[in-house]
Amino acid sequence: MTAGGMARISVIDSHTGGEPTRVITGGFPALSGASTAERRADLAARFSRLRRAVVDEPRGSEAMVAALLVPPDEPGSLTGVIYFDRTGVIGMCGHGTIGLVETFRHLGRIGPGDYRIDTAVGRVEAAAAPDGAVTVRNVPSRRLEAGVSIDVEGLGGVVGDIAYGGNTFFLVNSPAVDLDQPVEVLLSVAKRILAALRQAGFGADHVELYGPPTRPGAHSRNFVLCPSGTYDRSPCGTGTSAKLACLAADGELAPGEEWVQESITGSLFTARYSWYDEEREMVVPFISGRAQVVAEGDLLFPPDFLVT
Ligand code: PYC
Repeated sequence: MTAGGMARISVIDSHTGGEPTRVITGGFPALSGASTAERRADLAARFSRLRRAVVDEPRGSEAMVAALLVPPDEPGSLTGVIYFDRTGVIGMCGHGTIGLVETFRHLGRIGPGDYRIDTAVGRVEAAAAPDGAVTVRNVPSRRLEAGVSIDVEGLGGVVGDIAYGGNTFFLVNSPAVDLDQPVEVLLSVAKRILAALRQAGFGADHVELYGPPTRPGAHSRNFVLCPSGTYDRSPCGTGTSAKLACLAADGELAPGEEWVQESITGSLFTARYSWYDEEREMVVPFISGRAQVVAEGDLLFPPDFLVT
């Protein structure tokens, strides 16, 4: 508690390719459950006001993703982590895992090396390189449905693939949508696509529009609508994983071949995959990027925010 009777939650903020991550290092109420998945369910059920207050204005921003540290599921893991944004808990978060590793490095808790991290949707691994790059070995990813056609208000027929990369994405090639339009227009288009998808009974929680890159060396540029209602400033680690799964299923990218994904802001992730189960077209994605710590401090809340 502060002298003024406010409760404190300690955080370290970073950004990965422009997308913010807020690692919660202390002060958050204890969650019940014996695993990261169970604790995530408790967080989702009991703390909606506090979750939103941690990430959204006035203490954060619409793009902020929080990484709440919880005990690991397995001995030997660096930590457990639950990701959430201003609207709810999310499964895995690629940019967030890169930010988390950079935050641990900033705190002096790790050096270069390989680390296991338990997320609510499974264990991931992170390799922290001496030069500051972080490579995340994501959860097994795969295309769930190819060539899904939906009718979108103001756009007509839109065709895309549904794929899982730790979160579930509807990936649309951008000839249907010009990626050079202002982000406000892309947001409106992506939201209409998501609404049409839900209306048609499909379960994706993110929309990923992709098209030709603008940066030398990149293979593709994307615009990713997140469940928070804003867009990912980074190339989206789980979205890039979903993209790799589609490329692998279509035979357009070989295992180990490099894929450079550009975001709508111009930031880059370098990616590759190995097969997890070739017959079922499941891949293990590897996503590399860099994060920078930008702030550390305490957020202050009226004490009743911490009570459910
Ligand atoms: O990098 O996986 C990601 C991500 C998900 C939501 C925002 N970023």
